[in-house]
Amino acid sequence: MSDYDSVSADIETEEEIPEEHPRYQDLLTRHRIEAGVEKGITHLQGMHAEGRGSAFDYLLGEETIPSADAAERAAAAHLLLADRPVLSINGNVAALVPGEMAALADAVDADLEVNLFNRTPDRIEAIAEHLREHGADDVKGLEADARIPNLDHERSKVDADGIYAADVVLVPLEDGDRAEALDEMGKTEIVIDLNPLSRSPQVADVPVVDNIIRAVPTITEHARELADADEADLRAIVADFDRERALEAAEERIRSGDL
Ligand code: PTJ
Repeated sequence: MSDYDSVSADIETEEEIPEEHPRYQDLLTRHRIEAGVEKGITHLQGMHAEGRGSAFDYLLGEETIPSADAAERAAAAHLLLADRPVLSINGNVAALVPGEMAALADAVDADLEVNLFNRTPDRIEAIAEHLREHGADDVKGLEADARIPNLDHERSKVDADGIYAADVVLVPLEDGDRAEALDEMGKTEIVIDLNPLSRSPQVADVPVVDNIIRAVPTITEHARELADADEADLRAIVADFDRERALEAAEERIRSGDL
């Protein structure tokens, strides 16, 4: 057993995780999900979701592959072109990248909206508060005064002036039928999911197959770099992006990656 194998599950802060550990990113995300569960923002099932993601990330080599970077650039262009962009937040997203989501919302002038599969008033409030502590100005999802048609679970509850009215929605970390229902509403969807075979990336206009802890800062970086770009240039980036090719490239890397 190497020294690295002995990183304890009892660590209290993420600073205790050695950055040079070969599985640093995995230990960090695991720790953030655990802390999220303890804080009442992440559902216990979030740890299972994280485990699924972590297996795919291992096979991807825990890096942003070129097709994911192209997707992240297309995502930034879509968000900058949007009239009403909304970034959807669940318990895993809130635990993993709260400040990074607030920074992206700021860079592209988007709203943040809490939308949960395991919805309770306490979790909604706790997540909204957690996002505010990490720099978010305004958090939607508390009104829940509209419904996504053709969806019969808690994820259908949205704000009328948030996801319901949005033209572009960022949907991270959920393998589900909400992406299909939002697609049927005619929205442009950007999905972040490490599993290219999940239902959500399969229906997304822009499937980003990357770990959310790398994907969100990279989208923000692209958005800042493109902030002064002409509309024609942004539209060209969107038109050049090939969703099928991005999904195939990710699956190819996962199936044949050199570990
Ligand atoms: O907070 P709630 O109540 O809304 O519940 C959220 C969870 C995540 C529990 C719920 O949405 C769920 O069960 O999700 P799934 O069906 O497990 O889907 C999560 C997807 O995200 C899977 O396809 C994972 O591969 C992927 N995933 C997990 N962690 C990451 C990830 N993708 C990118 N980055 C990650 N860190």
